Amino acid sequence: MQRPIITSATFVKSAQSKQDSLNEDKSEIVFLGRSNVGKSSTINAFTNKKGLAKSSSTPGKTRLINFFDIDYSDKENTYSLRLVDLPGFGYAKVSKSLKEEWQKNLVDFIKERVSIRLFVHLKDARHPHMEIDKEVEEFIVSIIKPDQKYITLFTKIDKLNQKERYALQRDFPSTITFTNLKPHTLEPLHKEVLKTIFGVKL
Ligand SMILES: Nc1nc2c(ncn2[C@@H]2O[C@H](COP(=O)(O)OP(=O)(O)O)[C@@H](O)[C@H]2O)c(=O)[nH]1
Ligand SMILES: [Mg+2]
Repeated sequence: MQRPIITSATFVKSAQSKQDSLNEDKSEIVFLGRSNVGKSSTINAFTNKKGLAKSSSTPGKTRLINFFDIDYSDKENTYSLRLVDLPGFGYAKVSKSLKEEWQKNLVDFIKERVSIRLFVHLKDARHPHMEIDKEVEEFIVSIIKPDQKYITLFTKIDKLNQKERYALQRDFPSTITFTNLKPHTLEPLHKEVLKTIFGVKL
Protein backbone atom coordinates (compact mmCIF):
# COMPACT_ATOMS: atom_id res chain seq x y z
CA MET A 1 0.00 0.00 0.00
CA GLN A 2 1.20 3.50 -0.88
CA ARG A 3 1.53 5.54 2.29
CA PRO A 4 -0.63 8.66 2.69
CA ILE A 5 1.33 11.74 1.66
CA ILE A 6 1.62 15.07 3.44
CA THR A 7 -0.75 17.45 1.69
CA SER A 8 -0.54 20.37 4.09
CA ALA A 9 2.00 21.64 6.63
CA THR A 10 1.66 25.01 8.34
CA PHE A 11 3.22 26.87 11.26
CA VAL A 12 0.53 27.62 13.85
CA LYS A 13 2.06 29.21 16.92
CA SER A 14 5.08 29.75 19.15
CA ALA A 15 4.53 29.41 22.88
CA GLN A 16 6.66 29.93 25.95
CA SER A 17 5.07 27.36 28.21
CA LYS A 18 2.19 24.95 28.61
CA GLN A 19 -0.05 27.82 29.72
CA ASP A 20 0.07 29.73 26.44
CA SER A 21 0.11 26.63 24.22
CA LEU A 22 -2.65 25.55 21.84
CA ASN A 23 -5.65 23.56 23.02
CA GLU A 24 -4.91 19.85 23.32
CA ASP A 25 -7.21 18.94 20.45
CA LYS A 26 -4.85 17.09 18.10
CA SER A 27 -2.46 14.20 18.43
CA GLU A 28 1.06 15.52 18.82
CA ILE A 29 4.57 14.39 17.99
CA VAL A 30 7.20 16.11 20.08
CA PHE A 31 10.71 16.50 18.66
CA LEU A 32 13.39 16.86 21.30
CA GLY A 33 17.15 16.91 21.23
CA ARG A 34 20.27 18.91 21.90
CA SER A 35 20.60 22.34 20.37
CA ASN A 36 21.83 22.06 16.80
CA VAL A 37 21.15 18.33 16.53
CA GLY A 38 18.82 19.03 13.60
CA LYS A 39 15.27 19.23 14.99
CA SER A 40 14.13 22.06 12.73
CA SER A 41 15.85 20.54 9.68
CA THR A 42 14.12 17.25 10.39
CA ILE A 43 10.69 18.91 10.57
CA ASN A 44 11.40 20.59 7.23
CA ALA A 45 12.62 17.38 5.59
CA PHE A 46 9.78 15.35 7.12
CA THR A 47 7.12 17.73 5.76
CA ASN A 48 9.07 18.36 2.55
CA LYS A 49 8.72 22.08 3.17
CA LYS A 50 11.94 24.07 3.28
CA GLY A 51 11.84 26.98 5.73
CA LEU A 52 8.78 25.73 7.65
CA ALA A 53 10.77 25.42 10.87
CA LYS A 54 13.48 28.02 11.07
CA SER A 55 16.82 26.27 11.06
CA SER A 56 19.67 28.12 12.63
CA SER A 57 23.35 27.38 12.93
CA THR A 58 23.53 29.43 16.16
CA PRO A 59 23.09 26.99 19.05
CA GLY A 60 20.34 27.80 21.53
CA LYS A 61 18.65 30.45 19.42
CA THR A 62 15.25 28.78 19.40
CA ARG A 63 13.88 29.01 22.93
CA LEU A 64 10.20 28.69 22.12
CA ILE A 65 7.82 25.78 21.66
CA ASN A 66 6.81 25.82 17.99
CA PHE A 67 3.64 24.11 16.72
CA PHE A 68 3.01 22.91 13.16
CA ASP A 69 -0.20 21.33 11.88
CA ILE A 70 0.10 18.71 9.20
CA ASP A 71 -2.31 16.59 7.15
CA TYR A 72 -1.54 13.26 5.56
CA SER A 73 -4.00 12.22 2.86
CA ASP A 74 -4.68 9.26 0.64
CA LYS A 75 -7.66 8.62 -1.66
CA GLU A 76 -10.03 7.91 1.21
CA ASN A 77 -8.76 9.57 4.36
CA THR A 78 -7.12 12.62 5.83
CA TYR A 79 -5.02 12.19 8.97
CA SER A 80 -4.36 15.38 10.93
CA LEU A 81 -1.73 15.84 13.58
CA ARG A 82 0.58 18.38 15.13
CA LEU A 83 4.38 18.53 15.27
CA VAL A 84 6.01 20.23 18.23
CA ASP A 85 9.55 21.60 17.98
CA LEU A 86 10.83 21.97 21.53
CA PRO A 87 13.67 24.28 22.59
CA GLY A 88 16.98 22.45 22.50
CA PHE A 89 19.00 21.57 25.54
CA GLY A 90 22.72 21.28 26.20
CA TYR A 91 23.75 24.69 24.93
CA ALA A 92 24.80 26.18 28.28
CA LYS A 93 28.56 26.57 28.59
CA VAL A 94 28.39 25.61 32.23
CA SER A 95 26.80 22.23 32.65
CA LYS A 96 23.40 22.50 34.32
CA SER A 97 20.90 19.86 35.31
CA LEU A 98 18.27 19.14 32.72
CA LYS A 99 15.50 20.49 34.91
CA GLU A 100 17.34 23.76 35.49
CA GLU A 101 17.92 24.17 31.81
CA TRP A 102 14.45 23.29 30.66
CA GLN A 103 12.88 25.20 33.53
CA LYS A 104 9.68 24.21 35.15
CA ASN A 105 7.35 25.27 32.36
CA LEU A 106 8.93 22.95 29.81
CA VAL A 107 9.01 20.05 32.25
CA ASP A 108 5.30 20.69 32.92
CA PHE A 109 4.60 20.75 29.19
CA ILE A 110 6.20 17.36 28.68
CA LYS A 111 4.65 15.81 31.77
CA GLU A 112 1.11 17.13 31.57
CA ARG A 113 0.20 17.62 27.94
CA VAL A 114 -2.13 14.71 27.26
CA SER A 115 -2.26 15.28 23.49
CA ILE A 116 1.35 14.04 23.14
CA ARG A 117 1.34 10.59 21.54
CA LEU A 118 4.92 10.24 20.39
CA PHE A 119 8.24 11.57 21.72
CA VAL A 120 10.93 11.63 19.03
CA HIS A 121 14.36 12.08 20.60
CA LEU A 122 16.97 13.08 18.03
CA LYS A 123 20.56 12.14 18.78
CA ASP A 124 23.69 12.92 16.79
CA ALA A 125 24.90 9.68 15.20
CA ARG A 126 28.49 10.74 15.89
CA HIS A 127 27.87 11.00 19.64
CA PRO A 128 25.43 8.25 20.60
CA HIS A 129 26.32 8.13 24.31
CA MET A 130 26.08 11.71 25.52
CA GLU A 131 25.28 12.16 29.20
CA ILE A 132 22.65 14.87 28.56
CA ASP A 133 20.81 12.58 26.11
CA LYS A 134 20.86 9.80 28.67
CA GLU A 135 19.34 12.17 31.23
CA VAL A 136 16.58 13.20 28.83
CA GLU A 137 15.81 9.60 27.92
CA GLU A 138 15.57 8.59 31.58
CA PHE A 139 13.33 11.54 32.34
CA ILE A 140 10.90 10.82 29.48
CA VAL A 141 10.80 7.11 30.23
CA SER A 142 10.05 7.90 33.90
CA ILE A 143 7.01 10.10 33.13
CA ILE A 144 5.62 8.47 29.97
CA LYS A 145 1.94 7.44 29.96
CA PRO A 146 0.56 4.16 28.60
CA ASP A 147 -0.84 5.80 25.42
CA GLN A 148 2.47 7.47 24.62
CA LYS A 149 5.54 6.15 22.89
CA TYR A 150 9.19 7.18 22.97
CA ILE A 151 11.61 6.58 20.11
CA THR A 152 15.24 7.49 19.46
CA LEU A 153 16.40 8.66 16.04
CA PHE A 154 20.05 8.99 15.05
CA THR A 155 20.59 11.87 12.68
CA LYS A 156 23.46 13.24 10.55
CA ILE A 157 24.51 9.74 9.47
CA ASP A 158 26.02 11.38 6.37
CA LYS A 159 28.85 12.32 8.74
CA LEU A 160 29.67 8.64 9.39
CA ASN A 161 31.72 6.36 7.18
CA GLN A 162 30.41 2.92 6.23
CA LYS A 163 32.22 1.20 9.08
CA GLU A 164 30.80 3.62 11.66
CA ARG A 165 27.28 3.15 10.26
CA TYR A 166 27.53 -0.62 10.65
CA ALA A 167 28.78 -0.19 14.22
CA LEU A 168 25.86 2.12 15.08
CA GLN A 169 23.32 -0.29 13.62
CA ARG A 170 24.96 -3.18 15.48
CA ASP A 171 24.85 -1.30 18.81
CA PHE A 172 21.30 0.07 18.32
CA PRO A 173 19.59 -2.49 16.05
CA SER A 174 16.01 -1.22 16.35
CA THR A 175 16.73 2.49 16.02
CA ILE A 176 15.94 4.66 13.00
CA THR A 177 19.01 6.30 11.43
CA PHE A 178 18.75 9.04 8.82
CA THR A 179 20.19 12.17 7.28
CA ASN A 180 18.32 15.32 6.36
CA LEU A 181 20.46 15.49 3.22
CA LYS A 182 18.40 12.53 1.93
CA PRO A 183 14.77 12.98 3.01
CA HIS A 184 13.79 9.49 1.79
CA THR A 185 15.77 8.15 4.79
CA LEU A 186 12.92 9.55 6.93
CA GLU A 187 10.49 7.00 5.45
CA PRO A 188 10.67 4.75 8.57
CA LEU A 189 9.62 7.74 10.72
CA HIS A 190 6.55 8.33 8.51
CA LYS A 191 5.62 4.67 8.97
CA GLU A 192 6.11 4.87 12.73
CA VAL A 193 3.94 8.01 12.98
CA LEU A 194 1.12 6.60 10.85
CA LYS A 195 1.17 3.31 12.72
CA THR A 196 1.45 4.71 16.26
CA ILE A 197 -1.05 7.53 15.93
CA PHE A 198 -3.55 6.29 13.37
CA GLY A 199 -3.01 2.53 13.30
CA VAL A 200 -2.24 2.67 9.57
CA LYS A 201 -0.25 -0.42 8.61
CA LEU A 202 2.02 -0.14 5.60
N1 LIG B 1 25.37 17.05 7.71
C1 LIG B 1 24.14 17.24 8.21
N2 LIG B 1 23.80 18.44 8.74
C2 LIG B 1 22.56 18.60 9.25
C3 LIG B 1 21.60 17.54 9.25
N3 LIG B 1 20.48 18.00 9.86
C4 LIG B 1 20.72 19.29 10.20
N4 LIG B 1 21.97 19.67 9.84
C5 LIG B 1 22.64 20.97 10.09
O1 LIG B 1 22.80 21.15 11.49
C6 LIG B 1 22.62 22.52 11.88
C7 LIG B 1 21.53 22.64 12.94
O2 LIG B 1 20.28 22.24 12.42
P1 LIG B 1 18.89 22.71 13.05
O3 LIG B 1 17.83 21.99 12.32
O4 LIG B 1 18.81 24.19 13.11
O5 LIG B 1 19.05 22.13 14.55
P2 LIG B 1 18.11 22.37 15.83
O6 LIG B 1 18.82 23.38 16.67
O7 LIG B 1 18.06 21.04 16.51
O8 LIG B 1 16.77 22.82 15.35
C8 LIG B 1 22.27 23.27 10.59
O9 LIG B 1 23.44 23.86 10.10
C9 LIG B 1 21.78 22.16 9.65
O10 LIG B 1 21.99 22.46 8.29
C10 LIG B 1 21.99 16.27 8.67
O11 LIG B 1 21.24 15.28 8.63
N5 LIG B 1 23.26 16.19 8.18
MG1 LIG C 1 15.65 24.49 15.79
